[in-house]
Amino acid sequence: MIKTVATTAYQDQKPGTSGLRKKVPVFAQENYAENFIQSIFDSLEGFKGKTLVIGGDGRYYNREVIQKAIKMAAAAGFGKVMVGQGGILSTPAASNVIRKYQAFGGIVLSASHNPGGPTEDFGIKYNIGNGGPAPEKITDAIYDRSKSITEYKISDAADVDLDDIGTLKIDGMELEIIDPVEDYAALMEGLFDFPSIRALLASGVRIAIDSMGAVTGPYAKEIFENRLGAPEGSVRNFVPLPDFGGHHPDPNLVHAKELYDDVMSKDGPHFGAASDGDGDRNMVVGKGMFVTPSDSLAIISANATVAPGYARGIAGIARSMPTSAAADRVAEKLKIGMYETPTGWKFFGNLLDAGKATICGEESFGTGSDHVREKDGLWAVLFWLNILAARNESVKEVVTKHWAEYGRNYYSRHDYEEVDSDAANGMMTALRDKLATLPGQTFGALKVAAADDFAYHDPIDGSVSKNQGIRILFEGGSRVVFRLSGTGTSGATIRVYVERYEPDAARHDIETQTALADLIAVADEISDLKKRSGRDAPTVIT
Ligand code: VG1
Ligand code: CO
Repeated sequence: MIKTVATTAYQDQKPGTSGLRKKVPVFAQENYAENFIQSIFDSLEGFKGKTLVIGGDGRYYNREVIQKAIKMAAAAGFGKVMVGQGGILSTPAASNVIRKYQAFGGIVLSASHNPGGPTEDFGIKYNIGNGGPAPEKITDAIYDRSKSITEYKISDAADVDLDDIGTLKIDGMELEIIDPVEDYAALMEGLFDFPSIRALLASGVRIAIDSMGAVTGPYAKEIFENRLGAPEGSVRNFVPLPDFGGHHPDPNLVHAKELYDDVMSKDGPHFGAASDGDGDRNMVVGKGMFVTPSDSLAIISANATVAPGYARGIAGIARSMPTSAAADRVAEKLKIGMYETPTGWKFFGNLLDAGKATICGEESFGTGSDHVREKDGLWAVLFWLNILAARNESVKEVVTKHWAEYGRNYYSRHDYEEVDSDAANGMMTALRDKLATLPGQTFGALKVAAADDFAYHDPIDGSVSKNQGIRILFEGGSRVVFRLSGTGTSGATIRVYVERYEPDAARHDIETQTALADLIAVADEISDLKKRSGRDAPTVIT
């Protein structure tokens, strides 16, 4: 039976860069999740009788919210819900299921790389029928609705057993519990040259894949160990845990340091990779070589045709504005389109749907393509293995040859986490006020060529997104970018992105922070970041 429940609106349900993210105790408030889910449904039209996909990264509170979402979908009039067994679907796998079964949309429960547990983070994101994150038009409508919602509808059916694959009925709606891995593994097998990768692994190239106690464990086990023949134990931390084993499931040099050290050690594996909480991010390391995500985008694009799924070539590349311009040089050489979007995967959807871009990437360890409408961690790892197998070279050889051909974009991001919000906003306002006077000014050897607050004009639907990050561009192609994170759940996180282009191959082996030292100093001088934030060093450097 369908019940209508009176509720009081919350005023803080504004989706950020990637859905609504809050601490679990916030989500556990009376009707908090229900209000947001109903606000999603109230912002959509035409879904009666259609299919909704639901899945999450297995973090704490995942199962509880999935039960609510299933019962609310039944009450809202969906014809069918597809949910991953155990409530599990990685973000790219959910995107694939939405597309493959032509669902109306999907609800992905995740706070991605943020920690999980009773006092940690949870999140809800809505994806549209193309499998990608809802565009701003929809997330704005959801937020508006959430501020005035007065009731929601829910079936009073009993909780379902999420672990039992099969089909059942809930208040007239069909519920199918599916194997979360099968469709995704089949998709990957269709895109990449599995026989060559299998031969590479059989030849003695040892890999270590770290799922960080999060959602990619079952996917990685099936793909790397079962289908590609990597020895058992190649996939680490493969059981998705509600608190990710107490780890921070963020694949970078800080949180995946153990893997990094292992690959760098003399007898360690030749190739290492890690994924984040919901499986859309990736980190790739080879012996003696950490691959920056910006370089990874460029190198995958430059070598794309080695993979059967991309053998016909790529139509274009898109990157988020703070991502380095390494991929731009590849696009130029291939004579294909290059697009610069704001941070967040939702901005790639239109370009992918229109066939303008085939491969997309963000500096934040995210790469993907038109095979789904989300970034895809394991896809990137498989792409790298496919490249290594086709070229019969190590990661280090592939990267250094790429730099020699295209030049190197030294790149680093400095994050200042949990800064006082007023201080962070004050810094951004002061920077905006300065923009007009910066061009022409010199800081040591650096002369400002241009400075602006990035605005994106979507070439497909004409929508405009303003205030997407402050860019200070120097003559010669170096730049610093400032923006505030839209995924954090306490205080503000200031991100400073620093980039320098170095065409000369004789200068390609400088330590990154050293190569960028003058720009880092100028970033602080222009923004007064240290003084305003009260911090003398970043929390995380990637
Ligand atoms: C961060 C990254 C951004 C990414 C987003 C979601 O956003 O910078 O590139 O798309 O996280 O990634 P922000 O607003 O905190 O800078 V995930 O893997 O957390 O869904
Ligand atoms: Co993620």
